[in-house]
Amino acid sequence: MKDHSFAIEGSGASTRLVFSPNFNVAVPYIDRHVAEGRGAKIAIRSDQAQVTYAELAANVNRAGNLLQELGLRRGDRMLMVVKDCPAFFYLFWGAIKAGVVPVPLNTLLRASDYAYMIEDSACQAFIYSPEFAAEAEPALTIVKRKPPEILKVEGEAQTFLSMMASVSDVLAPYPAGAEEECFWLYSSGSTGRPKGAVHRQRDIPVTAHHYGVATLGIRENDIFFSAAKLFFAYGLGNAMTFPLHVGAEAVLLEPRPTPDSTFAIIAKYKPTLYFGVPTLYAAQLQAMEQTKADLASIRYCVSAGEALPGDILRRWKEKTGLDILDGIGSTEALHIFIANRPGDIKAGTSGKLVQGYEARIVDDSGQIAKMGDSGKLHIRGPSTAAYYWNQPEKTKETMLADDWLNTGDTYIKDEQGYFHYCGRTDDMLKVGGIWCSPFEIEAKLVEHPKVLEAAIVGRADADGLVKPEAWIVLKQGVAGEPAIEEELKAHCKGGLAPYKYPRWFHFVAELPKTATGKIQRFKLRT
Ligand code: 3UK
Repeated sequence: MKDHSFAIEGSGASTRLVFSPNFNVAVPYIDRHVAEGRGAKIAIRSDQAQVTYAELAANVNRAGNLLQELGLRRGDRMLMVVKDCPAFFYLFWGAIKAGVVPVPLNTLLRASDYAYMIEDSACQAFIYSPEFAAEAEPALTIVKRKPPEILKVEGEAQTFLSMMASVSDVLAPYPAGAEEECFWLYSSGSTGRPKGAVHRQRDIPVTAHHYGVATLGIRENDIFFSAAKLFFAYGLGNAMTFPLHVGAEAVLLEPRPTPDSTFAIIAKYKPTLYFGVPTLYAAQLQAMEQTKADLASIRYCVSAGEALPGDILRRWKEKTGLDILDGIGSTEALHIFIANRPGDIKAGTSGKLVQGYEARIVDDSGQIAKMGDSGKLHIRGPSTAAYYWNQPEKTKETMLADDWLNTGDTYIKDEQGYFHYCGRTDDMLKVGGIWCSPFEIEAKLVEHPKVLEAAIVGRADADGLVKPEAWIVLKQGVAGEPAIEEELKAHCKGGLAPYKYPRWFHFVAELPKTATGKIQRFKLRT
């Protein structure tokens, strides 16, 4: 087998990918397209840029060379807080090609989150888009050990892009292997800090083939548009690894996705595949009551990140004629492992198992649950993360014996093989498809001088989408009036990622607790 290549063996549920012993995933995803004559084809398009496959390959080599010149070595981590733009591709793939481990971070986080990740990863480089300087730069003043290389992607003076211009555009791929560590993604936990999920080289082609090609039917003439950003495993697949897997075009939107900005991009660049999250589909539906949206180019819409209420799917179909394919994925699995698919949709479910993955539903005693009974969902497949960096306990709870992954979700499988989502096994919430830890919001609330205690639970809004709801015990003598709600909302927005503030407040005399003083969130969730 040729170096840096893979083959697909078997068929149906037993399909598997086989890799050459020397395998650096940057070669089939970047260099191969030039070798196969796709050099002049557009790889990335946005309002700000247009990049061909040949330009992409040259810039990936420059980025990799620059990282090496800056002193980064095999296995060193490079943290990146980078917006959706071509430089994201250069950094991510340049690092991989040079043997460096890229770690894309959620760009909506706050200085204290970045400071934690800088220290936890002991990264060698920290690179950020100037748009995120207000949170990225203070993070660097908090940390005990500053990363040796700190660079802005672009802007004034010396930046990663300006330095890249003067280095060679030729770079030999670092000899790796399919099982070798490749990149990390941080995932939030219900307790404690985020965990760095360590992904291998093979995980990228595995997800792109099993979900992208075999389930969704992606192909070379597709144009991909993901409202979910590249820093999110969902967006990383949708807008980068999937198009690069088949030599297709990725359309990027730099600013925050809104109904207006996404409709404008769709009308202008005519994507054939559109990837969103339930909250955005709901907002787009609402916007379509006033404005007309031209979605004629789209073959399929995909939803993930949190459960898609069946009603949103039906209203979307009625309004646009298009199906939304809901699927569940995770940072640890890298992409979607249970999905609705073209021609096989059951509204209100996550669909059926994606080829290449196995699933089991386990009851409280650890036995396989009876058909139709709910239980913990475990999955197994060749794209699951190897371990969590520096967190042996969390690794043991999640990465189980025989390569099973504990998803933390409760599911029922029905007789036709559709999986019905029943909630989390922990207290974690998904808001707009992004993790939200109740503990983190509670900790922020009790920092406020008027708050004695706080509990956060998820409550569904009118569209069936979960948002944080706060139950608060105020300090003695403080009255629970509407002005305090605004004060507490502003307080949360000041110190937490913007989607994490409570949408509803209840002021109560006490919170339900166990004999040992633990808040019983389930009692508030009625
Ligand atoms: C929840 C869903 C019901 C579920 C993701 C697609 O969401 C992704 O990754 P995260 O690590 O979160 C994983 C958790 O989110 N979830 C996601 N999708 C659904 N629940 N229905 C869904 N369709 O709790 C899961 O354990 O942020 C999604 C691709 C890649 C991803 N990383």
